[in-house]
Amino acid sequence: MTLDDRVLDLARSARTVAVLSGAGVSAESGVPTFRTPETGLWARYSPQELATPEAWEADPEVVWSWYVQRARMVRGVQPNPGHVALTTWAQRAAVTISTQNVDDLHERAGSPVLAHLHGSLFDFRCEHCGRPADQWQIAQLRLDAPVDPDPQPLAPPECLECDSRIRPGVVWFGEALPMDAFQAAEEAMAGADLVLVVGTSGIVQPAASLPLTALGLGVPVVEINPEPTEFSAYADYEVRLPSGQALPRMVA
Ligand code: BJW
Repeated sequence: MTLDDRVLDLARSARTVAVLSGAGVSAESGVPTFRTPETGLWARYSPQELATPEAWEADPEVVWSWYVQRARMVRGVQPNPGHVALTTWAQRAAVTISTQNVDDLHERAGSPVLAHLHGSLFDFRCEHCGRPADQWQIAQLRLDAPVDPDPQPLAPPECLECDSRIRPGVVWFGEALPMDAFQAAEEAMAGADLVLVVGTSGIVQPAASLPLTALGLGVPVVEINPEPTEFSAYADYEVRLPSGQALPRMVA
């Protein structure tokens, strides 16, 4: 199915819309997804060597450098029509966005994000006491600079409170998701009259299970993704289009 009348009717009549977004919603901005064959980050880099607490312990300078470059890359791109459509949608319905994405493209399109389930590339904090990095420490990272295609390992700065390392503010494999964000997302799904699952492979738990709450309550769930996913079998409706095409049509 591409985008049929039943989905358009749901989109027009919904008063409360809960969105679960994943990397695909930012793909049309030029942010790589994780699992797309050949171009996904995990096709080119090892998640075990970069996105786990063990990797951070083993080689913090390599991990830190990789995340600084990722933050620079995101700074250099713009929200796409899918992000913008969700902002427009909020003019006629209560829209909540729970995202697995660590970018800030929903916010830069003008949408507040209810839950950053996997943290943020821009929330650097102390690994020990949790104190956020100071602004001058962030300024030294030169996040507005172009991406370095061959970055050197880079020592993370030290916390001004306790001298421990500043770490990326993302959720690595094996780490717990922020409880308040997860609960807020769960409540938003349960209280919605339409749930959109946009641009996620539905592989990574526990975020992937969030729409099941809505399904159990009889809330209609629409998947927007050009490819079938782990979640497709559960979705009430599947829209096989890129989100940058589907969402503007749903809000028109
Ligand atoms: C388009 C498009 C377009 C393309 N338009 N669409 C139960 C069973 C099995 C395993 C587990 C389980 N519970 C937990 C686990 C382990 C693990 C897990 O799920 N592993 C799986 C790989 C099997 N989960 C965890 O470790 C989580 N922690 C946890 O459970 O802790 C328990 C605990 C409790 C208490 C104490 C301690 C621990 C943490 C998961 C953290 C995930 N982190 C990452 C990296 C973040 C940092 C970084 O960016 O570097 O988050 S991994 C990566 O995957 C990232 C993403 O947010 C996440 C999801 O990816 P997403 O968004 O779905 O992207 P893709 O690439 O997979 O899919 C993109 C989709 O877009 C595709 O479908 C395309 O078709 C589509 N697309 N273009 C629309 N234009």
